[in-house]
Amino acid sequence: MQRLAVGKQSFFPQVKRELPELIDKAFILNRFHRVKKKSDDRDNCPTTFNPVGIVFNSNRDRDREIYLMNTDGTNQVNLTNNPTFDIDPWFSPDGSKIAFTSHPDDNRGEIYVMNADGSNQTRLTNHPAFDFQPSFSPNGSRIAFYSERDGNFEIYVMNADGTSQTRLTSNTASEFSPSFSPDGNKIRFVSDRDGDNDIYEIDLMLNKTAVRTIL
Ligand SMILES: [Ca+2]
Ligand SMILES: [Ca+2]
Ligand SMILES: [Ca+2]
Repeated sequence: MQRLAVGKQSFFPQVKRELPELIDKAFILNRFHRVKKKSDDRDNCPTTFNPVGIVFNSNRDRDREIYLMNTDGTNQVNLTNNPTFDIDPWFSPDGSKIAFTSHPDDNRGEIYVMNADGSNQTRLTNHPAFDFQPSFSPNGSRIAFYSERDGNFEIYVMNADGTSQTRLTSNTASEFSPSFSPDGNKIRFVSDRDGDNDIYEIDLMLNKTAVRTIL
């Protein structure tokens, strides 16, 4: 395992996944968009910023739903509007689709994808274990996520249609929060394999070797 030097990195796993306490109470929304909101609502995870808009989840309608709003904070629309827990929205690079995590029937987390207007919600995973936090590759052809299906949290990747679900890590520690590099050749994620959370990366071009990075 090679340790990388500290330095400017071109990509990181999503800030929302590293600093959840900071994004609670719509931190990012208020910081960048000054959206007025009721203080008892919990708007979280404004993830991928896309010309189409910003997606986030909120419990303002009682259970968690995926919302889309314009980049100026206007026109906030509930895209999921169902009684289950919907979180982790992530735009496809072209803005046409949104991947997210929902909790149907078994309440164990499944990866879904829908059109950016909320139509055609399609389940991509179907396993009683937890599946979380989808993120598209830069060309939109693949989705990384993490799952507990093999006994503990590991990083997986699949085609954007849900086929070829492949485990990338094999470690008794928890691996989570994957995201692709801009060139699509690496996936960075968080692992507590050293006893605390650090950022690691998998080079998809070099035998999927995990490399530790330091922020
Ligand atoms: Ca819901
Ligand atoms: Ca599942
Ligand atoms: Ca693991």
